[in-house]
Amino acid sequence: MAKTFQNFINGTWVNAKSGKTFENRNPANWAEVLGTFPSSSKDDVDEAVKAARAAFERWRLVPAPHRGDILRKVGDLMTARKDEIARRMTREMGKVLLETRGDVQEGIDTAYYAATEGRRLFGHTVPSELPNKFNMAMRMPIGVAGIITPWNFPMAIPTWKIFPALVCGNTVVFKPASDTPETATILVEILAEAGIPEGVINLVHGGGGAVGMAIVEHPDIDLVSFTGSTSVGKKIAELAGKSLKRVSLELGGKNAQIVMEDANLDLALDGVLWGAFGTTGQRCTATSRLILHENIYDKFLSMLVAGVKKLRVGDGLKEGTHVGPLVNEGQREVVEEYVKIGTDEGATVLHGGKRLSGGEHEKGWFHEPTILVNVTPDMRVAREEIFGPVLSVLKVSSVEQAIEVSNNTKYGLSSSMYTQNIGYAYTAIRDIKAGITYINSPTIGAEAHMPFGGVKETGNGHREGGWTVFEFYSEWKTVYIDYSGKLQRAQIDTEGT
Ligand code: UN1
Repeated sequence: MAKTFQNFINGTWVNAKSGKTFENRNPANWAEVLGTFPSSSKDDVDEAVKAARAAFERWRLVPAPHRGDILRKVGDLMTARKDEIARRMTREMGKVLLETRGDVQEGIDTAYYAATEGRRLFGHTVPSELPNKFNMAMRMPIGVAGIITPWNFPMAIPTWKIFPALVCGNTVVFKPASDTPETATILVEILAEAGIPEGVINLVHGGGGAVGMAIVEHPDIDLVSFTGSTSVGKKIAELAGKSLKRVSLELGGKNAQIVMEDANLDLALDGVLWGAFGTTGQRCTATSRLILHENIYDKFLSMLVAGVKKLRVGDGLKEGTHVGPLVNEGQREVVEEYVKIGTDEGATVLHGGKRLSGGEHEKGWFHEPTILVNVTPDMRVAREEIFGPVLSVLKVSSVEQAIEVSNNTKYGLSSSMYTQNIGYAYTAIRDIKAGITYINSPTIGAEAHMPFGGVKETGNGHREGGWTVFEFYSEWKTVYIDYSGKLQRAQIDTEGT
């Protein structure tokens, strides 16, 4: 019997009001049902928002260092359960254990960072233009945060959003992706165990249309943070714009690794294999394009094919697997569709290109790691996000052309250049239009204490991670304290005595 999971509203585990449920299956073996989860609707969101709103009036008054102390405990509990959480995450979304452990670690890092931020949340004190007057600006909590997260980093991404929201004094309504509801449930269990008061964190399972949109449109939700596709992000921004909700969007990517003629090719090879095929290519930061200088093009391609041949595709729980399945059937179909779009446009499959079936692959959403060559910058496979193990290779003859090709997409999340030439490196840092640029490392590998986000259609100008995310989850209050005992008029009483 598959285990039954519930929503978490106002400190209590409950079913969806409708009683409806959905199944969570293992992408490496779709016959295995891991659990049933509530298929919630607007009614459940309403309950969760009501609880979060009431809890906000208490939580905002808890001293921030104490809010942070609870998150330190959360980090400790996650550390103690790291391997168990990683195994359960691999079972529900497919990526290999090495990577799910990393995903949990990113959550732990975020917890400890947020815990210490509870003792900072710095404001400013600023001299007044008038005598005997004191000016300061301080951070205030905002209210109820609606948090909508994807399945590719089922622990890390929710923690990027929930922990800073809580430290800043907001309460949360959390809707995780319906492909990874179990990891989200573990996170909420841990928050409750660490002592988060009732109503401060609320979990509502279900689909984007029913639950996600009810969150975005809810009049009592003050801010929304979403990671997912650009098309859904645009819809969220439009809906939220009607009530002027604050919205943070982390959307698609079409990240390129550039390899210049002077690069350390062995290093660049390790980078592209990890960047393109780690997480089965299902990262917004995944290396989806490889831009090669013509002088090393043939040599690097043969190294690449030899490297890809060594990648073992299989169940992520099995020792020795490098590449797990796609998360679901739909995602595998998208990958197959893009291989066809590429070849129809004139690209050639140099390696892979097909789904894997038979034997250990029979009951999972497996696809071969795939390399497309003869790709030109105008092709869809050179510009559109695929979110799977497909690498499009392009050839260039200069650093300027490499950067121009790298920029030739509507996205701007991550980017990378392999070179020993300091001039090339600094030109890339200056001219690549992306939120993140790596030199001599792959497009993946963001660290929890650094700003994370992108330009162009990758986002709407906010950053997660590091110190920057606290800007999103707090509001500035400007305070003037006049102890002169008389009316002092700014801009008018200019003498200053
Ligand atoms: C994502 O793909 O949405 O840098 C997040 C990385 C990870 C985070 C990825 N630390 O690839």
